[in-house]
This record gives sequence, C-alpha cells and structure tokens, in this order.
Amino acid sequence: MRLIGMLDSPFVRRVAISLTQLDVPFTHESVSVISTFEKFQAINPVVKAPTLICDDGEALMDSTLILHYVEAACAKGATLWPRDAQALQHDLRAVSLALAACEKGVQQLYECKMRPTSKQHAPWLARVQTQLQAALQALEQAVQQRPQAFHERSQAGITTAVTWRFVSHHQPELASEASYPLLAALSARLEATSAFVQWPFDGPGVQPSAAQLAGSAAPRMGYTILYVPDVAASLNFAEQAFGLKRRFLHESGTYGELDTGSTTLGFAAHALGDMNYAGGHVAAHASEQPLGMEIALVTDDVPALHQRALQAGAREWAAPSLKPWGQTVSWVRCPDGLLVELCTPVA
Ligand SMILES: N[C@@H](CCC(=O)N[C@@H](CS)C(=O)NCC(=O)O)C(=O)O
Repeated sequence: MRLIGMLDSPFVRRVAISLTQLDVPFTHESVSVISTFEKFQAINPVVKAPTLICDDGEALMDSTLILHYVEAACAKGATLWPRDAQALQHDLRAVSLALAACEKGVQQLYECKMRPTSKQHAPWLARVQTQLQAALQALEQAVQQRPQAFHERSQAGITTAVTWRFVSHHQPELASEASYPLLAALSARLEATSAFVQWPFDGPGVQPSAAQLAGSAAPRMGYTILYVPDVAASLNFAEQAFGLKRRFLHESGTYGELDTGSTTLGFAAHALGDMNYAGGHVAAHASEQPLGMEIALVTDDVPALHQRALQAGAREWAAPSLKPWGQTVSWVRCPDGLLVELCTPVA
C-alpha cells in the first residue's frame, strides 16, 4: 500500500502513525497537494491528501475512511479503538472534535495562503477561528475527563496529539500552551514516542516556515515552571509572600501563572509533569536542601519583602546582606520548595 501526502497535513500524519501502530506495512510518498498539484493529480486526479493506493491500485481518500479500511482489511484484528461502547462513544467524540479543529485550521490556512490579502474575508476568518476555539476547548475538557484514554496506541490519543501539533504551529496565538495545557502536555508526551518520531510533522518535503528560514533568531526565555503538589496553594502563597499578581489558574487546577514581568513564572501539577515525560522528576519540596536552582525577584527594598515572605510562611535561607558589588540579597524557601532570591537591581 502507498500513502500519498505530506506529513504537515494532520490527516496524512494520523494515518501514517496509525498504520505504524497497527503494524501495517506501507510506503509513504511526500507529494504536496499545493506545490506539486500536477504530480498528485497523476496519482489521484481528485488531489486529496491523504490518498491510500491499495494493493490492487484503487485509490481511497479521507483519513477516517482509510483507517476504517485498514483496520478492517489489513490489521489482523488490531484496533486503535476501545471495545467498550461507552469508551468508544467518548473516543469518537474526541476524534470528531480534533478533526473539526483540523478542518478549521486548514480552512484558515487556505484563506490566508491561497487568497491575496485584499480578497480575504474577515468575517469568515473570525467565524472559522471561533469554531476552532470551540473545538479545542471541548477537546481540552475531553482530555481532562479521561486522561488515560489518550495514549499513543489509541486513535483518540493519536488524532488529538497530531491536531495540537498542527494547530499550535499554524495558529500559535489561538492554540497556546497557556490556554490548553492538557493538549500541549499530551502532544509533548506523544511526540516523544517512536511512531510520532518516525512520522514527524516537519517530515520529508515539508517547507520550512519563514521563521525557520530566517534561521538565526535565538529563542527567548519564556517561562520558568515549577512542578508542585498544589498549584492553587503555590499561587496563593506567591501572592501573599511576594505581592505578585496571579495571571490565571486553569479550571483543571493543574496549571497557573503569575504576572512576573517579561518572563512568566508558572506552576504545574506533578501529574502534568508525569504526562509530559517519562522517568519522573525530583519534587522541589521533597528534600531538606533546595534544588540547585532559584528564581530571583528584583525589588528596591529587600529587607521589607524578606520580612513579608517570612510572615506569609516562607523559611529564611539567608538573611539580607550587602554584597561587595553593591547588591542587597536574601534567600527564602517557599512551602512548595521553590528557592527565591530577593535582590536589588544590579547598578
Ligand atoms: N476529511 C479529510 C480532509 C482531508 C484534507 O482536507 N486534506 C487536505 C490537505 S491537509 C487536502 O487534500 N487539500 C487539497 C484540497 O482539498 O484541494 C480527511 O480526513 O482526510
């Protein structure tokens, strides 16, 4: 069997990953429906990706129909769907939400890429974006309700993770990790598994983005995220101890952020870390000694902020002192284990 289409299409990619998970042999041809339209046309005149050329030469289209055929005809009884009717219903709902998000993502992409700017219709784009947001919100909830159902050998897990990679790449302002922490975490976890690595989003033939072509732009420091037992408690403590302002606490309670200026201090539940990567991590509060890292809060009045932190329940790690280079510094440790340096600006 031949799978035709580029891996930056979420529909093509979900098929490639699913076939691999089902141990179904196939070859892949990176042919673009856009930049190599005629070449695609020669394979399948309808020019839809994915196209699956079956062993007898018949061309199938539509990722869901292709996957239906493959499970029925080639997978030797293997399936990526649950047998239980209730679980199947929930997985189908999740996949339908993910596919709706992909469709809306593709519509927005085509509107912006295939039409000249003067011909783009703003109300249509706004409508598509609203639908995309609604699909992502419901998908985030679906993951929250049944996190264990979304894994690399389930169609719900594969399609959701592939969807997130696609929409967060093309619509980063809509599909941000801050707004959809569970989708982002699921994607990070599944993208590290072998079938996802074998069929990468930026696979053969995929054109690098403008940013990639620009090449040398160095990344900027965006977040410091501490994994903690109780995200709400960590936010409350930081507010009381340091006078920082909360940006938000996600309704799942597993992720929250503080407004700390140009970079962000976030707190994530330990469980989210477990979803993000295998192998576990060292909890900052678990040892008598702090982790060998700190965050530094800059203030004009270190003794006052130090005192405020102690009153809120921080432990003193080093009392305020004047360094030879003229900076006043102190260290306190928060109940979640975070080591905080309080310091005056360096002159
Ligand atoms: N529902 C289809 C959607 C497939 C689709 O829209 N693919 C895009 C590429 S991402 C395509 O073929 N575009 C070319 C066109 O529609 O003209 C599926 O699940 O496969």
